[in-house]
Amino acid sequence: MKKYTTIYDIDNIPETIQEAILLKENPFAHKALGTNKTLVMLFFNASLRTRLSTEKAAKNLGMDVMILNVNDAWNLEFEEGTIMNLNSSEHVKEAAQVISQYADIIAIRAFPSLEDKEKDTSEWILNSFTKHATVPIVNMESATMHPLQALADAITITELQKKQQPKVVLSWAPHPKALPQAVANSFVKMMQSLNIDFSITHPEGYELDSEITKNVPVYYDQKEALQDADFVYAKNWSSYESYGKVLHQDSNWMLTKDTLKEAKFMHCLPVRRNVVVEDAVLDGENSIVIQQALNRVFSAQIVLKKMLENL
Ligand code: SN0
Repeated sequence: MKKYTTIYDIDNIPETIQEAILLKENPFAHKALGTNKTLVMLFFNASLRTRLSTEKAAKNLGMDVMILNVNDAWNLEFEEGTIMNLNSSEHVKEAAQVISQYADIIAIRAFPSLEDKEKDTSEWILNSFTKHATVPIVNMESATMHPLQALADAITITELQKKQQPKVVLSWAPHPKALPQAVANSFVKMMQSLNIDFSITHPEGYELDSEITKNVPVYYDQKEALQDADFVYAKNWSSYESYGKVLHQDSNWMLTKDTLKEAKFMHCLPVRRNVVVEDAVLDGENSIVIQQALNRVFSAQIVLKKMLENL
């Protein structure tokens, strides 16, 4: 694998899921692969699971890990030809080439502004690093995608599914803040790549990018959508159409034991208790969010392994 910026960088998704499940049984089997290899992780935003699970994955493969919170470093410039006499001290052209000399793989987290749709959609931070770095890039959640999360989600569903074709529903849920569409986007793409019964439910105005959701049934009625679901993935996202806006926080969309019934409850975390989902669900036996978070290790590990094999 030469990069992992979108789930489509994986050649064969079902096969990769199985390989990840095998890694989970024997996580230290490939410790020699990463010896004397370094992963540099760059964070433009906060992280808990992504940071620790990706570091764990790299160490399971024998790699060294260096982490930079980019906000502690020089302010980076991304525009071409700018006269840098304001707040940016260093251009991504130098930064990416310099970091590439210290790293065998670079992983990046860079959320969207949620203000400038065109700029966010252009993935300017991720793509600038991909362009100027000389080593493979891993996306640890960019403006519009979170492919490591989607792979962990697919691993989790594969491990727990009881039917050949389980019913999986992505449900929008309320949140006080404007959040990115990235997790939802990558989850939708991943579900379309698997052989499952998939649909989305959200209030009007919360349509995701239609390029991503084409061919997926969308329901504005959450109750109807959740009927007989085997897995319900809750996630808030801000409006894509009215870009970055919180249109409403209707608490009727909060996931409850009543609305979920027997369905397994999924969420990428962090989750706002009693806003997105009620305590009774998270503390109940149908919540699989902790297993999902564990699988973040093996999602990152299979990706890093495929990259190391290709170095
Ligand atoms: C991020 C998101 O993309 O929705 C990261 C999820 C993996 N989530 C948040 O920013 C939640 C922040 C909050 O205050 O609840």
